[in-house]
Amino acid sequence: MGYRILEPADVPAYLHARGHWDDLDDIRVREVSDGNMNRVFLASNAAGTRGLAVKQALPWVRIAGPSWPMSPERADAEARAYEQVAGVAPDKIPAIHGYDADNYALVMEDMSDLEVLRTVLNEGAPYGPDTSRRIGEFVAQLTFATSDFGMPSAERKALVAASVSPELCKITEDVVLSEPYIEHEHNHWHPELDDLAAEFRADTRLRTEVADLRHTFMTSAQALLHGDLHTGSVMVGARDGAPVIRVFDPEFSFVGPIGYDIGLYWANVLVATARARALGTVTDHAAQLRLSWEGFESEFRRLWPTRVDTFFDDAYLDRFLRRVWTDAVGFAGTEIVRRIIGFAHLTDLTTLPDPVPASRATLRLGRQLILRRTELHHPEDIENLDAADTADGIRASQV
Ligand code: SR1
Ligand code: MG
Repeated sequence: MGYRILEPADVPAYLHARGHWDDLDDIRVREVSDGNMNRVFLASNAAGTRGLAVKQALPWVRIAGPSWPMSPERADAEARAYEQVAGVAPDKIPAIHGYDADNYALVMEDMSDLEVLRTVLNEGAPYGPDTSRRIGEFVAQLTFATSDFGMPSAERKALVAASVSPELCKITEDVVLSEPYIEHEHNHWHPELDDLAAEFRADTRLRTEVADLRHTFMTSAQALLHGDLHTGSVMVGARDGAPVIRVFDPEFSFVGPIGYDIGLYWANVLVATARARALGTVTDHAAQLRLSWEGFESEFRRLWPTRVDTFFDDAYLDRFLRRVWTDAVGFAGTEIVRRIIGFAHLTDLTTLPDPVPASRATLRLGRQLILRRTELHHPEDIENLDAADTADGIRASQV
């Protein structure tokens, strides 16, 4: 069977034919596509007691349309990543009911009772006590298991080969790790950021540090990553009175530097903090970077005694984790910068009544994270930098 792009009206018969839904008369479908890349449909019965999600990769970038072609094979990477996570952190991803490789479609858990973390934060609600720690744990569980610590060497080589994802990696290498620092048609920004955008393009020291991070992204095959771990890739909520978290959308998954996943999350935390400051709705924002790192580090250290290769000793673990930390700080900086003067901006900032002061302060912070990543050793160091950049930003906007 060939690849067929599904429309909402096709979904009932599709689910029925693939054995996911018996009663064709009791199925309604709505499209809830929200991300940049794919289409998502939600199917439910009339009583609202049953639901399934269908996610299909299009042969282009959804928000750009056919003018930006993109192989739908990215859905294979997503299905592979879910398979890996299901083995180590099944409670932190949606249940996958089936993958249809012919149509690049995943049938998965209906998460419409949960909310996207970015939406929760944009509405002024707190993260809650567990969210960031569990995201850190998620990264540790996935990356330990798929690193040379968690997997025998030959099996790892096979995973590295199977997870090569040139097109999606190229998107990141371009939109995150180079375009914002050169002239590029994808870049755009608020006119009151013209001076900073020009400064960033002219800053040769910044460019060299971004080149270093870009090369790390291209060559450091430490573990299987989620690959796009922003706050729009996390659903949160409660079921039966217990907190629930689901990390989803791992289509950018590949074997890369662990700090990329952590850094992406941190960037989004820092941008959410900037929004909350601008609106006077700061709640538990300041703790999140530390909580996610603690969740990651403590889980990675907990798993360490189970490593398959004990030539890697405890002193090496300390060194390895320091490297992950430093990479994470730098990648956080690059994600901040691209979300403000590159491609695919964040609603955290774009929906502010005046996005300029928060954007300026956050851009400056992003630059510092890139340039000074080897001097920043603890979450407090980043908090202090953030506070200093915010104060500078406020002073500058008052001049
Ligand atoms: C062309 S895609 C732009 C962005 O959307 C995805 O969510 C990734 O973050 C990518 O960089
Ligand atoms: Mg996504």
